[in-house]
Amino acid sequence: MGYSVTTPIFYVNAAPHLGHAYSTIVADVLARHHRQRGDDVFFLTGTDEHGEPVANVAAEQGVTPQELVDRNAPKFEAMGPVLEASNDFFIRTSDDRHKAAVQEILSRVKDNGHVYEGDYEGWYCPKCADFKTESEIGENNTCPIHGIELTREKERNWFFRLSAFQQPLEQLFADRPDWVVPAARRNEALTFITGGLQDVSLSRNGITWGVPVPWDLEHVFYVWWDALLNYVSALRFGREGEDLSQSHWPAVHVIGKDILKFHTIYWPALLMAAGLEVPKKVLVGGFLLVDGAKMSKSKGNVLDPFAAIEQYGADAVRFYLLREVSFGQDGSVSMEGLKLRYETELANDFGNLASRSIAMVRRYREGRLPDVAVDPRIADVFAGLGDAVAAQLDDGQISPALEAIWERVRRLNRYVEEQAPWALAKAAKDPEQAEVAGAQLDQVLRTLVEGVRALGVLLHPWLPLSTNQLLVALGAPDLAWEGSELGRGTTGEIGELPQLFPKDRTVDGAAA
Ligand code: ME8
Repeated sequence: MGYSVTTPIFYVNAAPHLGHAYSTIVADVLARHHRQRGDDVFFLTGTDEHGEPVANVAAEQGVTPQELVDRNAPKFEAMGPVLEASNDFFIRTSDDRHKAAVQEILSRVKDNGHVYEGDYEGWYCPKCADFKTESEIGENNTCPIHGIELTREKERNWFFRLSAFQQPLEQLFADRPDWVVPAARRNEALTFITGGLQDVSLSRNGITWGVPVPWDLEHVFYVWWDALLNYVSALRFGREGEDLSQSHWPAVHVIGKDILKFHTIYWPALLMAAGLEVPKKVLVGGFLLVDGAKMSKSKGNVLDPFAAIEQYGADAVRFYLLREVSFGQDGSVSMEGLKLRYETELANDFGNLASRSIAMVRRYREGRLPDVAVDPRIADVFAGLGDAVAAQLDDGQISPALEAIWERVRRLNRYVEEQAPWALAKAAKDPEQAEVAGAQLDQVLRTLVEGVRALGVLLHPWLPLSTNQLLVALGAPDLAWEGSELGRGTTGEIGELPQLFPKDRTVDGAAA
């Protein structure tokens, strides 16, 4: 089955920070999980290269917009591999193939009667590239997101008849109550719609950095339409020799809460106007905060993903962000917080459980995992977990899914303490107890190794590198989601496991 997931495409007027990385990691968890389920996944990310924000920064720096985007886009493209993001394509909206698709689709929207010429007058935030409605204007005509003064814009534009889609959008929200997640964001979008939709600019006049309007070459398309259309244009050329437009649309979009209106109102309306299906789901994340304020380039409080990963590794940063910040809410992040989760949850709870389990098989059974049944009490603890996690991820319940898995990490740690395999090993040396204690030890070891293996499968979307290492050591590298059930793994020889989350990384300044 085709499955598509996207991140926002990033403005290239700044360097990537952990706030950008967050959406990419969430989308990557979904992409990896769906590959484990056997779906034919297309995971898309990229850069939003047109529009005034980029043109303004280029002008400030004394370079052409093209020079600026060519210099900055690679920094965003490089973030993917560093995060272990498994995106299948990286789109740049300055790509001629994207521009051709934008022109074709928006011409179709015009042919379908949804476009007209008119005069725009109103307030505009150049940083959001957004024409603000009355309800979106902060005190003294400022942008509530950027805090800067809005500019008064007056121009002859081409308009998109958004108002005509008020009823169809209300219908969409009524028919599919969970198409925007979490519910608070859905309600926010719905309130905006029921408050009354006004038509919006389709083009900008007097700006040259953008996709030309084919029927009026004095204009370029308003950057948000150009940007949103990346999600469908990339399907035409993102996989060599194939057109994924049929098999991989609609997609699941992962976005931040500041771009809710564009993705849950403008975008479905435009798709309807073009005769295309609306997105499958929009998953809306909150903001990453540093000392209580939004992490952003303009505030100068950004955490650098490259530095954090160099010290702790990609798995740790992925895990930390998704565990620390409940998806859908704002959450504070810091290097101290990363260190703490690394030590407590990754090194102690998970890493230690894996290495202890394997070490005991090596110590007590010469590295051969006994071929006995797993302890039914622990099999029960894992029963149905794979399906439950899959359903949670499908519903956009990203944080509860990880918590459900982590509950089992904690349960297995308790199991080790309860069963005390070291005491069983000692008892097995006593001829009188050897048979019973030996059999019990076999079961405990097999249960632990099976549990750890199943956790490796389940945690793979969050911790791709360490789970691969673990599963290879266990001689069970298969990532298929069915493997999340206990008892699926092989027995016999198991290998050595290097420390998954070495403690020396937490020393300040230590490199990976
Ligand atoms: O908005 N915490 O691009 P962008 C969480 N080009 N998310 C954050 C964040 C933070 N501190 N800072 C930024 C754009 N983001 C458009 C998108 S899509 C067709 C066009 C998120 O580079 C932000 O919420 O300004 C947004 O979802 C994404 O980074 C890209 O922001």
